[in-house]
Amino acid sequence: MLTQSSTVASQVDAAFYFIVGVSTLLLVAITGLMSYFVIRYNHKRNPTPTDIEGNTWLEVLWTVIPLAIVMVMFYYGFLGYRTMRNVPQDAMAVKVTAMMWRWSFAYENGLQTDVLRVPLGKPVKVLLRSNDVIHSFYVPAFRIKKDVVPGKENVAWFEPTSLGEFDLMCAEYCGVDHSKMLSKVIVMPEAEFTRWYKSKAPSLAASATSTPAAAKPMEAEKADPLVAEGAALANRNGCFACHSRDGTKLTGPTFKGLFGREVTVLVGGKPKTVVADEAYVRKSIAAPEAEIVKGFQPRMSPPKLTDKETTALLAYLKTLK
Ligand code: HEC
Ligand SMILES: [Cu+2]
Repeated sequence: MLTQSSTVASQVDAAFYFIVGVSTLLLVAITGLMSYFVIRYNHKRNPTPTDIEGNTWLEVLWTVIPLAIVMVMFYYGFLGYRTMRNVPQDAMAVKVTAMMWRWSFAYENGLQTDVLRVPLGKPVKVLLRSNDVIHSFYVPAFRIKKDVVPGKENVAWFEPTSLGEFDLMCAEYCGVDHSKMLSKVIVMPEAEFTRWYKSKAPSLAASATSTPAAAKPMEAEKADPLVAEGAALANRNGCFACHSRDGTKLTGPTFKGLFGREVTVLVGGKPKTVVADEAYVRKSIAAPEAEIVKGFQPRMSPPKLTDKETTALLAYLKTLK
């Protein structure tokens, strides 16, 4: 049996095991009877077939019994469904944003992270929004799955019952890197959670343990607040979902050694070689579709950034040598 790590998990499992149990019994009984009839009434053993007319009692029975079984299935399913729909009044709200291809979590105090940290034994309500296409918020250990639909806010809730890290993933195919839309729910003891929550850890530090793409803050970020701001902006805007910092080619070119690199871009389909300087990078961010880096698809949509924010981003990108 899989570990059940939320209060609703046992209800979901009860419905599931009941259905699997009934299905298994029926499979065995029907296959058994069928085999018996094939042997018992084959042509050798039973040369003259009997003509059987209707049997009212049998027909009533095989209508009423399955109906009763299905109603019990419905009852178990409904119990779990009712629990899932009734969000407790005192649930802590976390805004969850799904985007191609990562998750972002925003707490009531303004904290923003890319792993979901929650206290043990407290109800948590997730307000699910999508920035682009349909995703699905799925935490198997909690038996929670809810579609995240653009233009609509969906709500789910859970109360974790065990400490630890649990997989959180997207369960709705949403494009090439759908399988990388992996994150974690980290269930912490309440006191520890409260300490973390109050410390208002900047999003970078909080995310350092999560996705491989989000690396630890580098020396330069500690020294220069502008660089640190740029790094946080890049993280918050999801740049690292498509751009690595270690030279790996993802959906987009790596940020490593971007400044000063010779880049071949296609302008209206014609190749042109440029050296990545401040003007080029600024333009690449503001209008990604104007010049497409050769060998890449025009997958980037321009982020909403102020001039100042772009300057901070550039300061950060310059440190990635
Ligand atoms: C959905 C994936 C995706 C996201 C998210 C994304 N980019 Fe891109 N980016 C690309 C792709 C693909 C290219 C190459 C094609 C092109 O030039 O448009 C690119 C190109 C670039 C370039 C030019 C790189 C070069 O080597 O010439 C820069 C700079 C850039 N992106 C910055 C950013 C920043 C900053 C962010 C976050 C605000 C960001 N990108 C978010 C996919 C993405
Ligand atoms: Cu998705």
